[in-house]
Amino acid sequence: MTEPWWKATTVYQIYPRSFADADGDGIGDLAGITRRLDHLAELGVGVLWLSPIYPSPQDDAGYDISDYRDIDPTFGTLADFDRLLAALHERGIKLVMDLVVNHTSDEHPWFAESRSSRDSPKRDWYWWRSPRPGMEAGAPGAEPTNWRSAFSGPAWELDEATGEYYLHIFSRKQPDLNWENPEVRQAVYATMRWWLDRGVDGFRMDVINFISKAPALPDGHGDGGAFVSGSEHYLCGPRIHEFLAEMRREVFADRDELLTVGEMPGVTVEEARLFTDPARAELDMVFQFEHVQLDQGGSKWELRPLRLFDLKASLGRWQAGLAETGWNSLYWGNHDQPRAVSRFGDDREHRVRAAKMLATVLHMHRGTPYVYQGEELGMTNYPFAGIEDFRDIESLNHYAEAVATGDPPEHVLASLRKMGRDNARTPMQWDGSEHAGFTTGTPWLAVNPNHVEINAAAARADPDSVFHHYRRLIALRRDEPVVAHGDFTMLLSSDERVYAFTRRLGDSELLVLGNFSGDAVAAGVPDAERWAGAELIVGEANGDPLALRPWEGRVLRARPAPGARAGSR
Ligand code: TEU
Repeated sequence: MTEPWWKATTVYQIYPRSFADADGDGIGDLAGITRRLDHLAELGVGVLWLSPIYPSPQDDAGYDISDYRDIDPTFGTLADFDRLLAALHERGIKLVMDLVVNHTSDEHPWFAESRSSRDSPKRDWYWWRSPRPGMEAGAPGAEPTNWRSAFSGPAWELDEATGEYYLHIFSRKQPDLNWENPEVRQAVYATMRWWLDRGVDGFRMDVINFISKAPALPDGHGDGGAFVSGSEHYLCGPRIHEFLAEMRREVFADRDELLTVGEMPGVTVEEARLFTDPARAELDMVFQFEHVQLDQGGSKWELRPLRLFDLKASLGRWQAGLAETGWNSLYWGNHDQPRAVSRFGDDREHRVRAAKMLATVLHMHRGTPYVYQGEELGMTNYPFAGIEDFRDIESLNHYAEAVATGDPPEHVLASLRKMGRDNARTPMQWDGSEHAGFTTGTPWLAVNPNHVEINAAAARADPDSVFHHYRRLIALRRDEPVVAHGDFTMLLSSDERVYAFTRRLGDSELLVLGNFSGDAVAAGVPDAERWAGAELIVGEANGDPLALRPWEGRVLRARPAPGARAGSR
């Protein structure tokens, strides 16, 4: 059986607003990306995932789409898109589009038609409901359910003209599509085929495990009166597997070499196994969220320290759970998460070593790694001063709501600085010049002042940089079957500082070590004598291969046991 191509490849994510600006308006664009493709080619990635570039009022930075078959003028035109796609394919890089179909923009013609009257033929394309029985539309608490929006406040907005509410799990400008309606599903599938016919190579599917809702839309469980998540009624809902299998048949049948990855907040490993079981033909892989919630309490704004023990337990469980059936995607960050080195490593004294160690540990897991733009430079969180430095709707809404209910502004700001999505969205740092070579205009979001030191030009010139380390890891996955296909065994699960595991395929065995602390430590792995004589294939030589400097990572290859010969078993 031949293995799918995406097991040996690495994906690079571009957030187009913040990658490269060709026309000087301060916002990144497609022409800017096309000019910078050598950066991706040099890294050796096989796939580019582009965050949304479609026409959008940009209420949620493009995740609110008003036309699925065009390009937002800020980013360029369909001709620019075709040029980018051709330039990628020339370099052997595939293109995966962001598919955002749990919701549209409220400015999408489908929604305009749906809201126009209760009798509109498209009324049922969205979730419209009357006020709570016995209550008047618009009265406090009259919302049809007690669900909360992911961006603060209720998940319902009243349409004054027709007297009904529509559901929006995200912003009020992102009404949820009603996937129960077969016309909606067919419209989405037709759009997907349209992009595949144009030459794209797959989709990253935004919150795709939210599309099937319990049709009765019951109240969410939780404290009486208050708004609660309600997600138990729409997260991996009753028809989710049916919808994804249908999509596979209607869109992907008879097309090869594609990649589908579903973004799935709250998905369990058991559900993920079903979604990614090749025999079920739903998705190739999913993004799970467990490991990016270990440093949070009840909400993402309640910070708590990450314990290495929890991180190993979680990622180890996902490795084991998808070992026989299914496939993992691997990531430390994306456009919604803080910068990896600031969150999981050390972004000060040991920044370079920590960024490399995190990359080593992640890329040596079994699964397909995703690199978020700037991660390969070890880019860090931004030093936000006050609320005026933030642009993201999630942060602005949370700040307004929390401060209005009495939270001290400094306390709210402290969690925004750590968790806010704008950390990931500051412009890509290309060089040490003004605005980091991102734009000749005024950037839409400030460039991190540390670009004078942390930038792509400097990284490319330095053979020991984080960038060249990523290049080696990506090549290793492509060239070493044990990295792409080997099995995974977690070691030292209760060690508070060392992340350690082995990968094995036939006679080939690797030991991966990562020091998640600022102390020098000796990795107390079983079989220490054997590994003491191993070959170092990633990392710096430093005498004892099991002695790690602060935040150091390393990969060792076992030498064949004395007397063992290929084919002797
Ligand atoms: O994100 C889904 C999601 O649930 C979270 O990651 C979300 O961004 C938020 O941080 C929860 O606290 C996807 C997109 O990646 C995100 O950019 C969009 O805002 C969201 O869906 C809506 O389309």
